[in-house]
Amino acid sequence: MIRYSFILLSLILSAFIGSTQTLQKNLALIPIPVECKMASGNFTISNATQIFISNPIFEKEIVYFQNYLKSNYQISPLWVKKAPIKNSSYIEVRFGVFKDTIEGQYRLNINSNKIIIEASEASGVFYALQSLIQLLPVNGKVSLAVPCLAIEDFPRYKWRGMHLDCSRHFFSTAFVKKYIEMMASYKMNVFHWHLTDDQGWRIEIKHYPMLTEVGAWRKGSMVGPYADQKFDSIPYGGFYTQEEIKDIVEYASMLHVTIVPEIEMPGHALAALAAYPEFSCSGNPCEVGMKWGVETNVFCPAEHTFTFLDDVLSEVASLFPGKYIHIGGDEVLKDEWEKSPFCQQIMQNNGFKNYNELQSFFIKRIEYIVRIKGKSIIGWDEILDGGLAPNAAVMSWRGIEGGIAAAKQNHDVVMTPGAFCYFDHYQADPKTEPLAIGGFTTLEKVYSYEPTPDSLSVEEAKHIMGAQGNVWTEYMYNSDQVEYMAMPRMAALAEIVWVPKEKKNYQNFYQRLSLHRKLLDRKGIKYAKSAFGK
Ligand code: TNX
Repeated sequence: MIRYSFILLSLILSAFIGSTQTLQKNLALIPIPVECKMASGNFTISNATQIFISNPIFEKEIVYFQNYLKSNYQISPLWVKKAPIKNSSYIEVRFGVFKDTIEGQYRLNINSNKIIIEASEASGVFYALQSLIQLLPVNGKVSLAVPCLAIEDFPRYKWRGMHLDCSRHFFSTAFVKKYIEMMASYKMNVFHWHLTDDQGWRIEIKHYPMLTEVGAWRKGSMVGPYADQKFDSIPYGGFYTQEEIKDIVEYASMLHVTIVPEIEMPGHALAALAAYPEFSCSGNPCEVGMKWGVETNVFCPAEHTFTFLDDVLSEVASLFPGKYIHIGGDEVLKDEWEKSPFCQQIMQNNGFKNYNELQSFFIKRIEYIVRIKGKSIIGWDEILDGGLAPNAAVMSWRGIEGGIAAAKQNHDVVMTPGAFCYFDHYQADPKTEPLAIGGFTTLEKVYSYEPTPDSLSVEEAKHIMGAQGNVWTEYMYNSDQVEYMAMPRMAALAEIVWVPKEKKNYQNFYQRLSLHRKLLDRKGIKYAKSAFGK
């Protein structure tokens, strides 16, 4: 008898555990929440659902959610300003109290008759709503059932970034917004906007109209693999007006995404120098780049160049409300500086022993210019060479060593090492993939990335602000291809920068992603099917 009851109990228990696991497996939540407890039953969202917020600071988030439901499902829950009407189902957003709140933290409780969202900041409400959105049935209409559960959630890192190169290829404002929306749906919060490079200057600067009149246009582009050295002669270009930029900044802020604009210097500056050759050391006329790669023509570290860059950065600083301006700093060839008597004079006056010190001199001047404007610089890890400027944050891309060195010097760091975070690399067998720059970074490889290096002490590790995926677009000719290269790798990185290290599990992620795919299909996102083995 006892034995029988034991077997029965085990059967009931395993059925129960089994069903809990199935439910958990079946949730297409990315990133996976820190804690998620399933319960039985559903809540149904319909036109009869009421939304009630007890704090006006969360209104924008509710407007966003309402718009989402309306445009995707033609459902419009009623927003009630006082208390919800008795006996009807409702979604309530409350001001929540947490121990040691982390920016973005939230609690989401779904019961059969009410959904309660708690957060102490608007970003937390936004993320709770993103989780709720991911729980909605992909093809629902009229009424949307979401499973009952209790989520406690907060991010691991504060910099959950994606980059997009709009210089090598130019993308419409509509696409830039779509990209930001895609990021935000995975709770990513920094958009690194690469706006200038050798092949095109893409931001209107009122003081220097030639930057876009001349610098935004090239006579042709490279065609096919770099090794072929073939070019077309189709004029190519475009730029964002300041009005368009303001609109994008506002849009991003609604989605709790901060934009970090990048203005490249002293290298990767050919487009600017095509417009204003007087800011190079030779002063020789040049053309906007047609070829990918690295150019010898760079900004000269002269007073009039710093005045020019100061003016440019003033306009940039007033357009972008975030703390950081990215000033590039990567891949600076020193050929022109070495030839320049002016540069040799500066070297001599300052007792510099090598040209890295001259590069550091350049970045330090810019750091000061930017600091005076109330902002901070961030730069690629070459800014460590020759001595790091005070207050500069470092983006570690040539591996993780730059990030480690910067953190050890008490500087903040964003990790974006090529081997894991470069989404311009191939993601599957190059034989079956569209032409890419090279490399091989599969979805699983991205997922395996651990942003905090083991070699840092607990104190040093606090400087690791997070990680970022980079999308360089030399070989991405249109926005469909950007989506293909960015997705689903962006989703993998989003999980890495959100969930606690011990919660990472690729198999589990892959299962969720396989379900989540239906939502990508519905949204018409051109993700790489090869990531799913087909
Ligand atoms: C290196 S990453 C660059 C870019 C290229 C990229 C291609 C970095 C700071 N500089 O200019 O587009 O490689 O992968």
